[in-house]
Amino acid sequence: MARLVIVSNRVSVPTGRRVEAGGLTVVLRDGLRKADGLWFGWSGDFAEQPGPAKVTTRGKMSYALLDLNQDDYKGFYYGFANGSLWPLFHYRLGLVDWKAESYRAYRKVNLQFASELIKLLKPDDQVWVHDYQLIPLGEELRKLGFTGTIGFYLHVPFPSGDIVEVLPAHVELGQAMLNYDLIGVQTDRAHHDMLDFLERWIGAEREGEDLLYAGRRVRTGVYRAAIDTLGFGKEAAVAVENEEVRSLEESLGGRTLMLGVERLDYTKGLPLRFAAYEHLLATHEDWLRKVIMLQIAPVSRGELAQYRALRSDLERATGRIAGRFASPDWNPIRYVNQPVPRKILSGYLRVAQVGLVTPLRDGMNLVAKEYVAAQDPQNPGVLVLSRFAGAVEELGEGALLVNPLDIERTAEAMRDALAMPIDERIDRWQRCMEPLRVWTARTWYDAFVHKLHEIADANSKLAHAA
Ligand code: GDG
Repeated sequence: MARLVIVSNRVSVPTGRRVEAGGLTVVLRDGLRKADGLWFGWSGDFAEQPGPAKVTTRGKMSYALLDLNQDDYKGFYYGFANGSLWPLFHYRLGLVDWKAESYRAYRKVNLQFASELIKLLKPDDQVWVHDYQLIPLGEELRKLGFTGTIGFYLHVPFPSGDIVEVLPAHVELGQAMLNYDLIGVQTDRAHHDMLDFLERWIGAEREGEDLLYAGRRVRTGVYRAAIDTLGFGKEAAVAVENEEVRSLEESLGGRTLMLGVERLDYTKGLPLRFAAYEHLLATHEDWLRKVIMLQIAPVSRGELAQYRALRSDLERATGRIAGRFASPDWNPIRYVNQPVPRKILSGYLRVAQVGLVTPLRDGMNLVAKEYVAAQDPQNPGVLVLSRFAGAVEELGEGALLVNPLDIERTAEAMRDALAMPIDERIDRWQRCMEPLRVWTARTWYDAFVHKLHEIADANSKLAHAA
């Protein structure tokens, strides 16, 4: 069997016996173990003049970690990937910061990744590249002579061509994408917009879901990021017995908990969510003293000014809401910037009677799925979900959908969720669970890797026939 090589910006190498992060990382690692695979990416360390990747072997799989030059990294990661591509792909044109030198750093780091990776590749390896930080990696590998199968998966949304073309480098990036054999995205919508962009702006020819360009056939498809639904549910059921989860529950004093969990990121719609909650408290006095909103928001990308500004905005909003509504024995809002261990988080999600997932735009949003999976089937909570999260394509039937910009209606959805009778809660929860039982992190992985194998087989038959 061909070896699978995964490439991502960050690589989480398991340390000792510590059980850590779940989600896609675990699925990727399990898959790599079975495929005697290699995971390649940045080590997290800087070097003035980075050398070759350091390879460590854990059981049947290996990790190859590369140091980067700190200035290059700044331009690559903060400058271009998160200063230009992240806001652009999340439809935030006003936040796109274009600097040619950052784009050059992005290309340089991608070339460095490719130059070091190619030294470790065997001709029949199948390579799976992850996310917007590494769009040009496939093209760089091709330029260095790699002819094996390469897939690319985009975790974030792909906006319409009208938006992508704002980026001065959109043609180069579009052409770079067409060096992959397979491109996977999160949603039907992203798929439609990406095909349209590559056809109309870059000039690829469409053949069903395939694109033909410069003698290459690029397969494309929707591979929705997912979770270990049943595993997460079981973990949550156990976690409610955990001391920290009990402590949260006791601290509520019988009040209803609404919970939000996300990296502190402007795409997640937190200021508007806080405003909707404030509106709820201002317009529904009957809920005063009966509800508590807990927002867990670990700090992320704090080096970027927009993220620091968001943090101050939320600190102000938290203070304002508390100042406006709190009484000596009740604070309506709790705001936590520290990450919570995964096991405890699953218990928190189960205890919360309302899950708030209201991003302005999100590729998928795994928290929405985790919230559903964590619920007690006999007494499930209600998911309030933004119609701009990719997860809406699966959870739209059961969740209460909101446009996060519409503060008044979001507040009404919160109220409806808080007051929803048990029969409707069970019905909605079941509708949410249905797709999540079928399509899990495992099926996501298997579907993408299976397609890579299929393409590799087809390509090798073509090569033999030629
Ligand atoms: C990108 C795309 C797409 C969050 N806080 C804590 C914590 N988390 C975990 C959640 C969840 C994960 O982090 C976040 O995943 P999301 O999907 O919600 O969002 P992004 O980080 O923006 O991820 C997104 C995803 O890639 C996958 O393709 O869905 O659209 O933006 O698993 O539970 N985990 C722990 N403590 C925290 O405080 N342990």
